[in-house]
Amino acid sequence: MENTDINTAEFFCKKEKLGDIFYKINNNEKLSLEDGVLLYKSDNLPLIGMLANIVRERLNGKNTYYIYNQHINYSNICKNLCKFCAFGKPESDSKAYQLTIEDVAKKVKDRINEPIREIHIVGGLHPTLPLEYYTELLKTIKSIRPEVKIKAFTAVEFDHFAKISGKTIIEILQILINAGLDAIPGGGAEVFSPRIREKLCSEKISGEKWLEISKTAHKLGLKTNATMLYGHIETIEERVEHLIALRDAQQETNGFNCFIPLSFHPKNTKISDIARTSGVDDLKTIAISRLILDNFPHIKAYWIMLGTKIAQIAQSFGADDLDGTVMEEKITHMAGAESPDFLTRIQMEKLIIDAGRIPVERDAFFNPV
Ligand code: V47
Repeated sequence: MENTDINTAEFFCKKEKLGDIFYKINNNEKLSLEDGVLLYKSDNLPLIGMLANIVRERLNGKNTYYIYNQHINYSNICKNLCKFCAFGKPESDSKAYQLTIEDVAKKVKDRINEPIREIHIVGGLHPTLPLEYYTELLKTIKSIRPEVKIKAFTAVEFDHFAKISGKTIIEILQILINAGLDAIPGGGAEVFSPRIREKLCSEKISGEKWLEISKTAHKLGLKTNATMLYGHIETIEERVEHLIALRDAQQETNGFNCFIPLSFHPKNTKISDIARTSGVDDLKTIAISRLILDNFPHIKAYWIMLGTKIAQIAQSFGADDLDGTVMEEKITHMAGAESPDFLTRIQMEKLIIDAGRIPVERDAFFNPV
């Protein structure tokens, strides 16, 4: 970032009574809960973006990362049925499905000629599938595509696997690593606030448990991601508390790779009367995430949820990753997302170049390829 940009940010921060926040950002100091709330309450969106861009360029320069990936949702049958989720279904529902290992193998073989580097796998909490299903799933994919990295299951699923098998979380993680697990996506975090979890997902593991499982995975050498589902009934304070809890966890283990703010999509959920998030809220949330999570290497603008246009602007508001080409996404599309199912590499690179950034195709661990 140019010195003149930093001077401009300093000038306007002082004018807007955000001078202390500018000082902390410029001196690599951590922002407080009050700072996060103050930023959310500010109407000066370009200034917040400018501040986030200072941190973004300090950590990642002008690079924007993306990956050639494949999503597989093995089943939508779920015993939790969170109020914000349109994907999970009870076993009796006409839209409930569960892929066999052969179905998953076919999905992988169908795209064998594409240069896929990561397969992202998540599903509902299936009441009857045994642990062996999940180990077979990983082993089968690895036998077909040994070079592909598997980013699979969330802390919520690991807790479920431990309960159904009578094993500890460490045992579950070790068994799955031996079967082919390479990394863990960031889902299931929602908002850590017990008030929100009680209201929206009372069956789900607590925020504390989610953090504990992520830290256990880090100690076993796995890199994981983290998310925050925003834009439903949470307060600004609850969002910032969530971010600070993640920053504290990262301070302990340094195992988080990427943070992904997930904008709530209401359609077909039990809280469908809530409006979609605004572009301003999406950009502010990306930017404030970048500013609070100064110890997270990457912030992802997930174009599937944000739409390609906001994802493009987000690259100037703190985001340095756009996820991937995707192809088949169910969780957001069942909740009304209007984004396409996939982007080609050329489309992805155009989104990045047109935003004045440098496209860097990456592997699952953010190494350029
Ligand atoms: O865990 C559920 C959320 C998550 C809705 O780690 C919803 O790279 C919006 O975690 N509206 C799954 N969000 C997606 C996810 C993810 C996506 C992309 C990349 C990565 C990564 C992780 O989606 C769920 C839940 O928190 N979710 N329902 C909804 N109606």
